[in-house]
Amino acid sequence: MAESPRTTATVLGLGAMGQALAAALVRGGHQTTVWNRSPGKDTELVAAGAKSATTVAEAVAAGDLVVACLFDHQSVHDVLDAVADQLAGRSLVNLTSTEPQGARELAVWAQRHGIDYLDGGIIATPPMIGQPGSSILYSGSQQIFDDHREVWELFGSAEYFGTDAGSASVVDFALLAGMYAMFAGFYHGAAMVRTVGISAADFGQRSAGWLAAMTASLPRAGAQIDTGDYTTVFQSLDFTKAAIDAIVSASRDAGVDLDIVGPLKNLVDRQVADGYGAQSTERMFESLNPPPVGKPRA
Ligand code: FVH
Repeated sequence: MAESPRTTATVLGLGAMGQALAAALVRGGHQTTVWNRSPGKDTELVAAGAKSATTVAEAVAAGDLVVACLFDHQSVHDVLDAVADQLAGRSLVNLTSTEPQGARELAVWAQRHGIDYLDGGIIATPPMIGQPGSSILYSGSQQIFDDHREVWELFGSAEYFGTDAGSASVVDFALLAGMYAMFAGFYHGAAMVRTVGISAADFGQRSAGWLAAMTASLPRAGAQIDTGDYTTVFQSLDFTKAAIDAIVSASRDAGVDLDIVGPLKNLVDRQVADGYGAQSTERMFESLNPPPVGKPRA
């Protein structure tokens, strides 16, 4: 049986993530050229079979698929602006964490230079790349996404969110918002239990199982939010208000600042004050003044 054609790939940026992506490409049998601003980060990759380029131009010339994994939006321009003409006709996938507007700006920039552009948001840490649980969200050029599915699968599960280059980034940052808010809640709890002599490590053990069990209800909660009907009650806002008021009071007694739980109280109080206390707690979503489906609020 004939072997499927291999992509010639270039990876620009060999931080922890860029190295993991390049290593996955090499393992997958793709001819891979790497470049990094500072020297010395390519040693293991070269030993594994990658080629090292000394300039961005040399690296871009070597790959049909150019993967950028740099620090931020500005660093992508710092690296790519000088080789824009050379990138024309090539496929560029930017896996640098970039805000939605940054991704859209790069897509316009790429189009101006005749470059096909796909943006991606990585939902994984470097050691997870190529392992179960690694997920990468893509949006922008459907052509690039379809043409290189075999490459994306080397990195993790791949999902495409449409031609708006900013869409994947919106989903990426939404997932990160949930993660950071959950960790902040954990930090708050760790500060509370410290006052009764429980270490943060001990509290981490207890919280891991508890929070994992609670997250199982998220699909059900999301489905209720989508209906906009909160009359089927899983836990009433009145009940949640009593719980959060008690948490606020216990936190004050413990001498823990209210920066984390104070805003939660505001969200629930607003719904109760509007007369929705008997409805389901998922109604707190409405306190965020959510924008209409399919577009940001003007
Ligand atoms: N590491 C992670 O867990 C997260 C997971 C989710 C996605 N992020 C994003 O991935 C991008 C790269 O992350 P990283 O972990 O590789 O980051 P660093 O190890 O800090 O490497 C940064 C590379 O960027 C190069 N660089 C920075 N500024 C410039 C510039 N102006 N011109 C050229 N290159 C630049 C830097 O080069 P050097 O310092 O070694 O010379 C590194 O190669 C990132 O967007 C995460 O948010 C990772």
